[in-house]
Amino acid sequence: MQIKTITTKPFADQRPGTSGLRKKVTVFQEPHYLENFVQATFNALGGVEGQQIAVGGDGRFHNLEALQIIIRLAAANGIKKIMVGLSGILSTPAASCIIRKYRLDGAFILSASHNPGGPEGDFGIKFNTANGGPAPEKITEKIYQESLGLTSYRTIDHPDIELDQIAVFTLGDLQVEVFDPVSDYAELMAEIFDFDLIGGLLRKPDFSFRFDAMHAVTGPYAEEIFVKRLGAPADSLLNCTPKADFGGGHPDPNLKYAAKLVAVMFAAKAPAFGAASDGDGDRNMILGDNFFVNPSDSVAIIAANAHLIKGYKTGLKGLARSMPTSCALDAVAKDLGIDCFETPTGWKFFGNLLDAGRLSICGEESFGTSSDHVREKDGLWAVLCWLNLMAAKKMSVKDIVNEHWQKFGRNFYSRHDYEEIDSEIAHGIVDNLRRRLKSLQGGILGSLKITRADDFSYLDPVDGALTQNQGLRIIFKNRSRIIIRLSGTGTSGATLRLYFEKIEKNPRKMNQDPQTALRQLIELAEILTGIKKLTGRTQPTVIT
Ligand code: G16
Repeated sequence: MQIKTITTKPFADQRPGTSGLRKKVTVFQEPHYLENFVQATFNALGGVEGQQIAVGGDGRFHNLEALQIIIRLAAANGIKKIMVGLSGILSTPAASCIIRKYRLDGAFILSASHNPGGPEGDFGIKFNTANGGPAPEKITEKIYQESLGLTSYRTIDHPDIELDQIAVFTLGDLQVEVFDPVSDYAELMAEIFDFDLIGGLLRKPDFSFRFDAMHAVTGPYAEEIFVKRLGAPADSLLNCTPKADFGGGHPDPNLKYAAKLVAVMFAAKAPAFGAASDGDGDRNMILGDNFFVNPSDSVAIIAANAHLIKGYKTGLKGLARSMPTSCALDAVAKDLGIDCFETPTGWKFFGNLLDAGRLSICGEESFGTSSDHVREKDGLWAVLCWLNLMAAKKMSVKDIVNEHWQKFGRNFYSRHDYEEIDSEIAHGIVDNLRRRLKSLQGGILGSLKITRADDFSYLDPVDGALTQNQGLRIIFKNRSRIIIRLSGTGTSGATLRLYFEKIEKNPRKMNQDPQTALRQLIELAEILTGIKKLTGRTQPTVIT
């Protein structure tokens, strides 16, 4: 096997964002673009000779081409073994499971998550390390620095490997194992959950549920777990065939993009439970009969009821949420007498706490929830948690949520996204507010007293790493919050995210519509930022 050294020029735009490198497919199709990033990763790791890694993706357009490129670079860089998901498909939580189970050195995950696919859509790549989690900032920054100085990469000449059946190939010293990741993942779920209990609920003739895989990666996993292992009727599953363009849809499980599922769940005779997952299977949306569970509430409710789930019966070590996620989880931690950590947006920030055994369950407002069973968020895990709670408590989704609010109060919560706005305008809005933070501190806005106005920074309690500029926070005396930050996952223009939270303890006011309950904060945010005026938008692109 002859190793070729290819001369290349650095690309200036390969700094990973919130979750890896995400760009338009057309950018990844540029000659040397992906090769450069993969070689920069290998270099940043100090070389990968003799290592074992996994690779797979969410099946989106360009997945297969990218996989073959990575296999060739792996061979030329001395990797000993590469495990490739069957047909190139590997969900993000399954990748994390595989790394940990087979003690691999890491994995490349090819996905742009919930972003649209197809030739005009998005593509992405991220590297997960030996703990199973996304590479921390110190590594992603090193990859970026390597990419800036890269002048060559190593590859081999070899025809494409057949990925559609389970097999083992050798390319020189490299062993390529095409494997089925579904069974490993399903076995992990069976260790955590009581499948008899959940299966009993799913097989009840008067119970019905829908899971929408949105033509993305979770289809095969859902068929194995819900239908084959738990005995649910096959028609409980929607859109379970992975497609390169996600069937023309936007694989983002929220009220806007999972519209078909939402229509079923908000119909007159709706199923008792509905859920959806995203492109790479790490996000989840939970719905009841005519009821939406806010992701911030979802993680709090799972944590509060975790003693009812087999894998967490012995108790929780700690909880964590990203800063913009509502403080509903903090109230649960207080009740349980355990820590609740507040981290920047990005699952990578939970990694150290999980590895140090200080954290059992964590979640984000961006439809991500998981636990220490892997080092990624895990959509199907969250769905199984909810089914487990429904079966154990013999209650509907709505009643479980209401019970929680009655005990802890309701954290009214909403996120307003302004997508694809002019980058200069977006940065201008954030910079302008950042400059005024000091003068806002201690002042009055509308009728509310501001107790804190700052730019969130995080000191990792495990390794002491400091991460700054993670979002502007306006916190009021009544603990309401307005948060504004720029997304780190978009691929065109800039996306501004506004987050609103208000705590309501009066049981009679808990069933308001969140947009009504939060109206004052929404109006104050416009006064503070002038987003509508400056962007010409009359309303957010997405409200969740
Ligand atoms: C990624 C990260 C999440 C983050 C989300 C949104 O999720 O893993 O931690 O909350 O992006 O980030 P942003 O607000 O910067 O766009 P995913 O599902 O896209 O990989």
